[in-house]
Amino acid sequence: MKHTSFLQQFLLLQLGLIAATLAFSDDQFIFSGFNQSSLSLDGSAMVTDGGLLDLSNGTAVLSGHAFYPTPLHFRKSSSGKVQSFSVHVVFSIFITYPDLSADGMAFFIAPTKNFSDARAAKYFGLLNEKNNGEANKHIFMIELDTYKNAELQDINDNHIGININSAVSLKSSTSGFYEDEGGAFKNMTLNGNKAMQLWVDYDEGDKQINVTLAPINMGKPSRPLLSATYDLSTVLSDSASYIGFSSIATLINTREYVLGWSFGMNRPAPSIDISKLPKLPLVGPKAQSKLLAIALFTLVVRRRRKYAEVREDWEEEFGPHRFSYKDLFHATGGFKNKHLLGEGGFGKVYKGVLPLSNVEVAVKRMSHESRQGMKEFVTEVVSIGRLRHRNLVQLLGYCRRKGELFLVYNYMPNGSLDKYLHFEEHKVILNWVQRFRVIKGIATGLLYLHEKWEKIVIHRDIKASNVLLDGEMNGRLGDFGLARLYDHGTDPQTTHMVGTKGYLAPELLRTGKASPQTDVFAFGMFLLEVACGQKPVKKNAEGNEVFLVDWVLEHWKNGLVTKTVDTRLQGDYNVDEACLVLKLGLLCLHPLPSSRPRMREVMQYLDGDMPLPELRQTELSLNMAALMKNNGLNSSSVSYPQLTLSFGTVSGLSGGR
Ligand SMILES: Nc1ncnc2c1ncn2[C@@H]1O[C@H](COP(=O)(O)OP(=O)(O)O)[C@@H](O)[C@H]1O
Ligand SMILES: *[C@@H]1O[C@H](CO)[C@@H](O)[C@H](O)[C@H]1NC(C)=O
Ligand SMILES: *[C@@H]1O[C@H](CO)[C@@H](O)[C@H](O)[C@H]1NC(C)=O
Ligand SMILES: *[C@@H]1O[C@H](CO)[C@@H](O)[C@H](O)[C@H]1NC(C)=O
Ligand SMILES: *[C@@H]1O[C@H](CO)[C@@H](O)[C@H](O)[C@H]1NC(C)=O
Ligand SMILES: *[C@@H]1O[C@H](CO)[C@@H](O)[C@H](O)[C@H]1NC(C)=O
Ligand SMILES: *[C@@H]1O[C@H](CO)[C@@H](O)[C@H](O)[C@H]1NC(C)=O
Ligand SMILES: CC(=O)N[C@H]1CO[C@H](CO)[C@@H](O)[C@@H]1O
Ligand SMILES: [Mg+2]
Repeated sequence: MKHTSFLQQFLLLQLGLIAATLAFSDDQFIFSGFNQSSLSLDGSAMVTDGGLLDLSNGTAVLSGHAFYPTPLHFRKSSSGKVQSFSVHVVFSIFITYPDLSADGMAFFIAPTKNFSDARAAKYFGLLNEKNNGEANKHIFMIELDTYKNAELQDINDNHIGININSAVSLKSSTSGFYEDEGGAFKNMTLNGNKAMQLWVDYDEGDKQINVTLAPINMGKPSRPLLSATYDLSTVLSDSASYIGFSSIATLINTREYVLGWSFGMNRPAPSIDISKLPKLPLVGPKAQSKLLAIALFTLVVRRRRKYAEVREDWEEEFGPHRFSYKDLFHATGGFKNKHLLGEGGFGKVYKGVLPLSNVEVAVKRMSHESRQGMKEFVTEVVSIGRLRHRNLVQLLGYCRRKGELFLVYNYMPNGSLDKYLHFEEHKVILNWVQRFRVIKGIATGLLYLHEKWEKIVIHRDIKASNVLLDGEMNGRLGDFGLARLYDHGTDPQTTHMVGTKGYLAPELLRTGKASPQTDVFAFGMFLLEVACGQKPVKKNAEGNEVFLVDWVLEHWKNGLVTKTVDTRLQGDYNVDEACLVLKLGLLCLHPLPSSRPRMREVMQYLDGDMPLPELRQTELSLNMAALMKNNGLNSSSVSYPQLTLSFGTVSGLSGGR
């Protein structure tokens, strides 16, 4: 009997708890933990067993949304003004490898629950590069941003922003709060696995938006972190709006939790009782050693199996960037030929669809015999995974097996540019407008690699087959830094080339040292290739090698440069743009590296912001001669036999004229 009453008491207690946890009415609600909540969830969002709203999941590049299930009437009538409201949120962000890109999360008000057209990365899973900034989105958002995205004018990698219809903030500030006493500003680190509080208040009368942040153990500071005057009646849709949270989950171990959430319309948000909130999961040394034990266990069990992989101690820190061989195996239907996208100097590329996330990927399978240089390479690969740009193919991660390395990239539905330029059976010909757009895109991507990131990244293998086309036919550079694997010189006898024949600058052949200027040289060759629709080196009827650059130079000298433009365009192109591209190509192919433009200048020429300098043929030829003399450059000094062809390209520039 005693037993029963205990049980009854326990049940009563539980019921009471639930009642305290959830309280709803039309114009206010409070969640202290999300057990039994009826939030609408999509993508990576879920409620954990412990009652936390987990927005990120951390397994794939997916965004997740959580909405209050019913839309709220921010206007009393459809023509009325947006009323005052107030929001209180307790959240926590934990990104194990902040360096490896993670953009944080957002609180938002929007007219829809359907964000299927949004981009997971960068636009907080709410917008995409096309509709970003469009007034008809009717989105009000507070971003909690842990990544500095220069394109979005982010101030740093730890800030809060007020955003209207855009991923670019109207106003933003470093995360922190102003002390009530003395008013000093105290920094707070968003990515710290610490629960913290956020308040968003809007006043109908003075149209003021206040955003306030504070650590968990504090009351609301009286001075807001951010304050903006903006009439939300001009932003929110006339009908009811949904409110909720969104996040960007990356492959990297990211956690974005909401512990509690309350809302009030025309009244303060009910205050959240911190003591009732669910607990954050354990992280740090203890959890990591547990994870390590699990990892070791799985490693031992798996080793002998079909899906055996190679893992070494130094890789531990890249854990989240690693794919399991099993997943890649299943994604590509067992690396069947049916899934083969193409084959290049580095190996075969397969199309795949990742299990769980359904993300389409391209998996590059490369063989590597030596372990030497692998550590540097993987480190570099992971660091390159941080690079994000609309003109780069995003690298998602890697996997290693005995003698094999796998690199996982975003899949580009329209394939590589070479197919459109050189394959007869490929019926689709790119028109001039598309070509010029791709050229500008690739120039932008390369400029980003050279100058816009914290380190100079040298691509080393620019060519048409490394220019991929996304669903909107934007040009994106792929395979950046890959040649580095062989550059780190595992095996001098290697038959792999550093770079590709026809695109190699003379000084690269001489010294073997890649630089931004050797990339510019290859970019010059790419320009000619796109404008002429021809490969850099071809065999003529007699079986002799013919160099595109010689041919273009010849026509240019005779004032007939437009004769070299791809005949398949049937004369349908912009003559000024075509001449600009061809001349700029020759300028980039200048034998002296110091005479080639930098990508910054290339961009200005392409944008028409700067006139192209006059190209003097004597200068080209004379300098080439000087270069040959000064450096004792001759074909026997070229270390790779395959490269002599490319050397031929260059000597052809000055030869016999
Ligand atoms: N991310 C990708 N999406 C779609 N296709 C790709 C992707 N990466 C590579 N490919 C295809 O696979 C082919 C082989 O690529 P790769 O091994 O890099 O050799 P190469 O660049 O020398 O052609 C490419 O020509 C391209 O058509
Ligand atoms: C991520 O989501 C998938 C599918 O919803 C689920 O199976 C998996 O357990 C989740 N992972 C974590 C770490 O929560
Ligand atoms: C979401 O919107 C897209 C168009 O952006 C549409 O194709 C799709 O059917 C919508 N999904 C739902 C569930 O309404
Ligand atoms: C607060 O952040 C700013 C900007 O990131 C930094 O310059 C300053 O040193 C930080 N202060 C503290 C106390 O961490
Ligand atoms: C915003 O903050 C200012 C300054 O503390 C305060 O005067 C104002 O009432 C606040 N407005 C709202 C809507 O909270
Ligand atoms: C949520 O439910 C789980 C069991 O399903 C329980 O362990 C946890 O304590 C609950 N959390 C809260 C905040 O009630
Ligand atoms: C060519 O290069 C080799 C090796 O560097 C050198 O021994 C030889 O003298 C060079 N020949 C000429 C003609 O410069
Ligand atoms: C020219 C071409 O192939 N365009 C395609 C690019 O990819 C999109 C989306 O997959 C297709 O709709 C286009 O037809
Ligand atoms: Mg490639």
